[in-house]
Amino acid sequence: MTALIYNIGMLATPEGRAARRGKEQGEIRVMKNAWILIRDGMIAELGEGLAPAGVCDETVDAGGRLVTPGLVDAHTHLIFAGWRQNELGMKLHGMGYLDILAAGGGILSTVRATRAASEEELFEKAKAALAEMMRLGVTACEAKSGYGLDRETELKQLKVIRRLQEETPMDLAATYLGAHALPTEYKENREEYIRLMTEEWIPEIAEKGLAEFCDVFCEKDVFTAEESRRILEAGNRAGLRAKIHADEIEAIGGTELTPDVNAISAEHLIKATPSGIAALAKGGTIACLLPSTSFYLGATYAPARAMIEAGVPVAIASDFNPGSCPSLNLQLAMNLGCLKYRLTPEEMLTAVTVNGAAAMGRAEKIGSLEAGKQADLVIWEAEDLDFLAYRLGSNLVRTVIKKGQIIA
Ligand code: IZC
Ligand code: ZN
Repeated sequence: MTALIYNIGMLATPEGRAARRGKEQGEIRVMKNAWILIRDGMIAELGEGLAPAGVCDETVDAGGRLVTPGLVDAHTHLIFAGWRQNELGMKLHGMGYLDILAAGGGILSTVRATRAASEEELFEKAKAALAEMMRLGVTACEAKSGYGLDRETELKQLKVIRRLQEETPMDLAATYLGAHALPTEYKENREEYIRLMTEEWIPEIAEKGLAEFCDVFCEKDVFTAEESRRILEAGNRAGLRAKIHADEIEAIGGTELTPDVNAISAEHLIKATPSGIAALAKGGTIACLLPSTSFYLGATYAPARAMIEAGVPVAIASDFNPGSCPSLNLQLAMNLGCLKYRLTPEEMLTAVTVNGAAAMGRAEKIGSLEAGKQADLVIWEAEDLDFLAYRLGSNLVRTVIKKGQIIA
């Protein structure tokens, strides 16, 4: 099976099989009047000028448009039941995210809904969300559990992720986030909840191959830095690579932990301090930034420029979840990445492609348009990369190609 995409006005892609940091984050390859030859779902060759002659099973005329790698959304809470639109009014009346959680709402209300939902319901809802993400140009995403907080429901969420991997075109990476909140039934017994996660559930999930990563919500009134360390170390022992939600609302030391637990990525980092940024640089940890959440919470924006200057690779993801970011539109996050983080369009493209792929442990296979990588790409209703960063609020996707097949 061969396919040729030709008449590409501008092909823009980062290069390489690892996260790009510092100056490299803004160094992308740009080709004019380009073509891509695909064989069996993989990029065989690409170039500028005259496309190779010969018969292909399929040809796609890009019409002089922009082509980039498929977008990679490296941070989503994809699997949940219900929504939390009732919290909007509370927020408008001045209640903070952590106040709502402390009152038994927030994450805990999604936990109640997710426990009550069947695997089938969760699957159908997430499948619809993935279809929308694909129409918006996303071809790979990470998905977290964390709305069960008990053995059965967390397994149910992780099984849904596995089924989505098997039954949809999306590439998914599964993350166990049992440490998303303390479940109500362990309110007086947090030590026992941590024991169950570290001694029983993490080993079981790893053994069953249901997750690749282990994540913790390290936050004031949620899990402390020391608890996060214990949980992520248990993940490491079981073979689950560490991720950490850190410095989202308050800086309580989670980011400083990242070199010790060999974290692949740290998420949010809105309140990251110079010592946190130095820790990320030391450990080679990817800063996975979520600007749509800053927007939605009315918070400040993570110090992305300082991170790039310190040599920390920056990824940008959606944080799609029913509370702090009910948006799965990565194009919006890309706009905010330029306008609020002051990333250049080139740095922003790297953030949502190869650096996102690296945060998912997939940079060998996806995240750039190069021979030998999977043929995941987007033809945009745009003539150049600046246009993607500049337009706001429209879906600029024309065609999405996944493993050489048109999927949207
Ligand atoms: O459901 O509120 N921040 N976890 C940490 C979230 C946001 C998701 C949620
Ligand atoms: Zn999150």
